[in-house]
Amino acid sequence: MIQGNPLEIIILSSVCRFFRRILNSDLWHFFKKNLPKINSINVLVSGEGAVGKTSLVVAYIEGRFNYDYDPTIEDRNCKRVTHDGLNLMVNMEDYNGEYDAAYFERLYREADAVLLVYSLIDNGTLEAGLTKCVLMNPHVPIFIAANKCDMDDGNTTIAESQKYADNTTKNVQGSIVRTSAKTNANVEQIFNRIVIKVFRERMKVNDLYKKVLLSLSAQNK
Ligand SMILES: Nc1nc2c(ncn2[C@@H]2O[C@H](COP(=O)(O)OP(=O)(O)O)[C@@H](O)[C@H]2O)c(=O)[nH]1
Ligand SMILES: [Mg+2]
Repeated sequence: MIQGNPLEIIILSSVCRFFRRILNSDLWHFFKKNLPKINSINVLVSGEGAVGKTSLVVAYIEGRFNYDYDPTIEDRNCKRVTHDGLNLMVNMEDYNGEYDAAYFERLYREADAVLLVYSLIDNGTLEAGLTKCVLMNPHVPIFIAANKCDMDDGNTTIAESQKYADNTTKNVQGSIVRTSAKTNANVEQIFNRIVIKVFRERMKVNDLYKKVLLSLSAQNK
Protein backbone atom coordinates (compact mmCIF):
# COMPACT_ATOMS: atom_id res chain seq x y z
CA MET A 1 0.00 0.00 0.00
CA ILE A 2 1.51 3.33 -1.09
CA GLN A 3 1.48 5.96 1.66
CA GLY A 4 1.32 9.64 0.83
CA ASN A 5 -0.60 12.55 -0.46
CA PRO A 6 -2.98 11.38 -3.27
CA LEU A 7 -2.11 14.47 -5.27
CA GLU A 8 1.62 13.66 -5.10
CA ILE A 9 0.91 10.09 -6.22
CA ILE A 10 -1.16 11.28 -9.18
CA ILE A 11 1.53 13.77 -10.25
CA LEU A 12 4.30 11.19 -9.84
CA SER A 13 2.51 8.53 -11.86
CA SER A 14 1.69 11.05 -14.61
CA VAL A 15 5.35 12.03 -14.80
CA CYS A 16 6.33 8.33 -15.00
CA ARG A 17 3.79 7.72 -17.74
CA PHE A 18 5.03 10.76 -19.65
CA PHE A 19 8.65 9.54 -19.60
CA ARG A 20 7.65 5.98 -20.48
CA ARG A 21 5.81 7.30 -23.53
CA ILE A 22 8.86 9.30 -24.64
CA LEU A 23 11.15 6.30 -24.18
CA ASN A 24 8.87 4.15 -26.33
CA SER A 25 8.42 6.66 -29.12
CA ASP A 26 9.84 6.23 -32.63
CA LEU A 27 11.47 9.62 -32.37
CA TRP A 28 13.38 8.60 -29.28
CA HIS A 29 14.62 5.42 -30.96
CA PHE A 30 15.59 7.38 -34.05
CA PHE A 31 17.67 9.84 -32.02
CA LYS A 32 19.16 7.14 -29.79
CA LYS A 33 20.48 5.42 -32.92
CA ASN A 34 21.60 8.51 -34.80
CA LEU A 35 22.49 11.13 -32.20
CA PRO A 36 26.09 9.97 -31.60
CA LYS A 37 26.80 10.34 -35.31
CA ILE A 38 24.35 13.07 -36.10
CA ASN A 39 26.67 15.07 -38.29
CA SER A 40 29.10 12.37 -39.33
CA ILE A 41 29.10 9.47 -41.75
CA ASN A 42 31.25 6.36 -41.72
CA VAL A 43 32.59 5.23 -45.07
CA LEU A 44 34.19 1.82 -45.15
CA VAL A 45 36.90 1.82 -47.81
CA SER A 46 37.13 -1.80 -48.83
CA GLY A 47 38.86 -3.87 -51.50
CA GLU A 48 41.78 -6.14 -52.23
CA GLY A 49 45.35 -5.30 -51.15
CA ALA A 50 47.35 -2.72 -53.13
CA VAL A 51 44.39 -1.46 -55.20
CA GLY A 52 44.87 2.05 -53.79
CA LYS A 53 42.51 2.33 -50.79
CA THR A 54 44.96 4.19 -48.55
CA SER A 55 46.13 6.34 -51.45
CA LEU A 56 42.55 7.38 -52.26
CA VAL A 57 41.85 8.30 -48.63
CA VAL A 58 45.09 10.31 -48.41
CA ALA A 59 44.34 11.99 -51.75
CA TYR A 60 40.85 12.93 -50.53
CA ILE A 61 41.99 14.27 -47.17
CA GLU A 62 45.30 15.86 -48.05
CA GLY A 63 45.10 16.28 -51.82
CA ARG A 64 48.47 14.61 -52.28
CA PHE A 65 49.63 11.24 -53.57
CA ASN A 66 51.01 8.80 -51.05
CA TYR A 67 54.21 7.59 -52.73
CA ASP A 68 55.44 5.29 -49.97
CA TYR A 69 53.73 1.94 -49.89
CA ASP A 70 52.51 1.58 -46.36
CA PRO A 71 50.31 -1.44 -45.57
CA THR A 72 47.57 -0.15 -43.35
CA ILE A 73 47.09 -1.41 -39.83
CA GLU A 74 43.99 0.49 -38.81
CA ASP A 75 43.47 4.01 -39.94
CA ARG A 76 40.54 6.14 -39.04
CA ASN A 77 40.69 9.26 -41.11
CA CYS A 78 38.32 12.19 -41.02
CA LYS A 79 37.51 15.11 -43.25
CA ARG A 80 35.19 18.02 -42.58
CA VAL A 81 32.92 18.96 -45.45
CA THR A 82 29.95 21.26 -45.95
CA HIS A 83 26.92 20.10 -47.82
CA ASP A 84 23.68 21.99 -48.29
CA GLY A 85 24.64 24.46 -45.54
CA LEU A 86 25.46 21.65 -43.11
CA ASN A 87 28.84 21.02 -41.48
CA LEU A 88 29.55 17.32 -41.76
CA MET A 89 32.34 14.96 -40.83
CA VAL A 90 33.31 12.10 -43.13
CA ASN A 91 35.05 9.24 -41.29
CA MET A 92 36.87 6.79 -43.53
CA GLU A 93 37.74 3.36 -42.28
CA ASP A 94 40.58 2.13 -44.44
CA TYR A 95 40.27 -1.61 -44.36
CA ASN A 96 43.15 -4.02 -44.70
CA GLY A 97 41.97 -7.48 -45.73
CA GLU A 98 43.97 -9.32 -43.10
CA TYR A 99 41.57 -8.84 -40.23
CA ASP A 100 39.40 -11.59 -38.79
CA ALA A 101 35.73 -12.04 -39.61
CA ALA A 102 34.48 -10.46 -36.35
CA TYR A 103 36.46 -7.32 -37.03
CA PHE A 104 35.22 -7.20 -40.62
CA GLU A 105 31.64 -7.63 -39.39
CA ARG A 106 31.99 -4.72 -36.98
CA LEU A 107 33.28 -2.46 -39.75
CA TYR A 108 30.28 -3.35 -41.90
CA ARG A 109 27.84 -2.85 -39.01
CA GLU A 110 29.18 0.65 -38.35
CA ALA A 111 29.37 1.70 -42.00
CA ASP A 112 26.86 4.09 -43.58
CA ALA A 113 28.29 3.36 -47.02
CA VAL A 114 30.98 1.21 -48.60
CA LEU A 115 33.50 2.49 -51.10
CA LEU A 116 34.72 -0.61 -52.89
CA VAL A 117 38.02 0.05 -54.64
CA TYR A 118 39.49 -2.12 -57.35
CA SER A 119 42.43 -1.62 -59.66
CA LEU A 120 41.92 -1.18 -63.40
CA ILE A 121 45.32 -2.75 -64.02
CA ASP A 122 44.86 -5.74 -61.73
CA ASN A 123 42.41 -8.26 -63.16
CA GLY A 124 40.14 -9.99 -60.72
CA THR A 125 40.29 -7.31 -58.01
CA LEU A 126 36.70 -6.22 -58.65
CA GLU A 127 35.36 -9.78 -58.47
CA ALA A 128 37.38 -10.66 -55.36
CA GLY A 129 36.58 -7.42 -53.54
CA LEU A 130 32.88 -7.43 -54.39
CA THR A 131 32.47 -11.11 -53.47
CA LYS A 132 33.87 -10.45 -49.97
CA CYS A 133 31.75 -7.35 -49.62
CA VAL A 134 28.50 -9.10 -50.63
CA LEU A 135 29.22 -11.95 -48.21
CA MET A 136 28.82 -9.39 -45.42
CA ASN A 137 25.33 -8.67 -46.73
CA PRO A 138 25.61 -4.91 -46.23
CA HIS A 139 22.34 -2.97 -46.07
CA VAL A 140 24.15 0.19 -47.05
CA PRO A 141 24.91 1.73 -50.44
CA ILE A 142 28.01 0.46 -52.24
CA PHE A 143 29.99 2.84 -54.44
CA ILE A 144 32.69 1.49 -56.73
CA ALA A 145 35.97 3.18 -57.68
CA ALA A 146 37.93 1.78 -60.61
CA ASN A 147 41.29 3.09 -59.44
CA LYS A 148 44.66 3.69 -61.15
CA CYS A 149 42.98 5.09 -64.26
CA ASP A 150 46.18 7.03 -64.92
CA MET A 151 47.81 3.72 -65.85
CA ASP A 152 45.34 2.20 -68.30
CA ASP A 153 45.56 4.86 -71.04
CA GLY A 154 41.81 5.28 -70.72
CA ASN A 155 41.42 2.06 -72.68
CA THR A 156 39.79 -0.30 -70.24
CA THR A 157 36.06 -0.41 -70.71
CA ILE A 158 34.16 -0.55 -67.48
CA ALA A 159 30.86 -1.56 -69.11
CA GLU A 160 31.50 -5.26 -68.37
CA SER A 161 32.55 -4.47 -64.80
CA GLN A 162 29.43 -2.39 -64.33
CA LYS A 163 27.24 -5.22 -65.59
CA TYR A 164 29.01 -7.68 -63.30
CA ALA A 165 28.60 -5.38 -60.27
CA ASP A 166 24.92 -4.66 -60.96
CA ASN A 167 24.21 -8.37 -61.36
CA THR A 168 26.05 -9.20 -58.13
CA THR A 169 24.19 -6.86 -55.78
CA LYS A 170 21.36 -4.38 -55.98
CA ASN A 171 23.14 -2.09 -53.51
CA VAL A 172 25.60 -0.76 -56.09
CA GLN A 173 24.92 2.96 -56.52
CA GLY A 174 25.02 4.42 -60.00
CA SER A 175 27.94 4.00 -62.30
CA ILE A 176 31.46 2.88 -61.47
CA VAL A 177 33.76 5.90 -61.25
CA ARG A 178 37.24 5.82 -62.79
CA THR A 179 39.61 7.33 -60.21
CA SER A 180 43.29 7.98 -59.77
CA ALA A 181 44.84 8.73 -56.41
CA LYS A 182 47.97 9.73 -58.32
CA THR A 183 46.40 12.44 -60.50
CA ASN A 184 43.50 13.09 -58.10
CA ALA A 185 41.03 12.25 -60.89
CA ASN A 186 37.46 11.98 -59.56
CA VAL A 187 38.59 11.48 -55.96
CA GLU A 188 36.61 14.37 -54.51
CA GLN A 189 33.69 13.49 -56.82
CA ILE A 190 33.25 9.93 -55.59
CA PHE A 191 33.39 10.88 -51.90
CA ASN A 192 30.93 13.73 -52.57
CA ARG A 193 28.51 11.27 -54.16
CA ILE A 194 28.69 9.16 -51.02
CA VAL A 195 28.10 12.12 -48.69
CA ILE A 196 25.13 13.34 -50.69
CA LYS A 197 23.52 9.89 -50.87
CA VAL A 198 23.89 9.13 -47.14
CA PHE A 199 22.62 12.50 -45.99
CA ARG A 200 19.70 12.52 -48.42
CA GLU A 201 18.59 9.18 -46.96
CA ARG A 202 18.87 10.52 -43.42
CA MET A 203 16.97 13.70 -44.24
CA LYS A 204 14.16 11.60 -45.65
CA VAL A 205 13.72 9.83 -42.32
CA ASN A 206 12.96 12.86 -40.26
CA ASP A 207 12.53 16.55 -40.82
CA LEU A 208 13.47 17.28 -37.24
CA TYR A 209 16.81 15.63 -37.92
CA LYS A 210 17.58 18.24 -40.57
CA LYS A 211 16.59 21.04 -38.17
CA VAL A 212 18.98 19.69 -35.50
CA LEU A 213 21.77 19.42 -38.07
CA LEU A 214 21.18 22.94 -39.34
CA SER A 215 21.29 24.36 -35.84
CA LEU A 216 24.48 22.39 -35.08
CA SER A 217 26.03 23.74 -38.27
CA ALA A 218 25.03 27.30 -37.36
CA GLN A 219 26.61 26.92 -33.90
CA ASN A 220 29.87 25.64 -35.37
CA LYS A 221 30.28 28.53 -37.83
N1 LIG B 1 49.68 4.87 -60.66
C1 LIG B 1 48.92 4.78 -59.58
N2 LIG B 1 49.36 4.12 -58.49
C2 LIG B 1 48.56 4.05 -57.41
C3 LIG B 1 47.28 4.65 -57.38
N3 LIG B 1 46.73 4.42 -56.18
C4 LIG B 1 47.63 3.72 -55.48
N4 LIG B 1 48.75 3.49 -56.21
C5 LIG B 1 49.94 2.75 -55.81
O1 LIG B 1 49.52 1.40 -55.58
C6 LIG B 1 50.20 0.86 -54.44
C7 LIG B 1 49.20 0.43 -53.39
O2 LIG B 1 48.49 1.56 -52.89
P1 LIG B 1 47.81 1.56 -51.46
O3 LIG B 1 47.07 2.85 -51.35
O4 LIG B 1 48.80 1.28 -50.39
O5 LIG B 1 46.82 0.33 -51.60
P2 LIG B 1 45.87 -0.38 -50.50
O6 LIG B 1 46.58 -1.61 -50.05
O7 LIG B 1 44.63 -0.72 -51.23
O8 LIG B 1 45.65 0.60 -49.38
C8 LIG B 1 51.14 1.96 -53.97
O9 LIG B 1 52.41 1.74 -54.55
C9 LIG B 1 50.53 3.23 -54.49
O10 LIG B 1 51.50 4.23 -54.70
C10 LIG B 1 46.83 5.33 -58.56
O11 LIG B 1 45.73 5.87 -58.65
N5 LIG B 1 47.69 5.35 -59.63
MG1 LIG C 1 46.14 0.37 -47.32
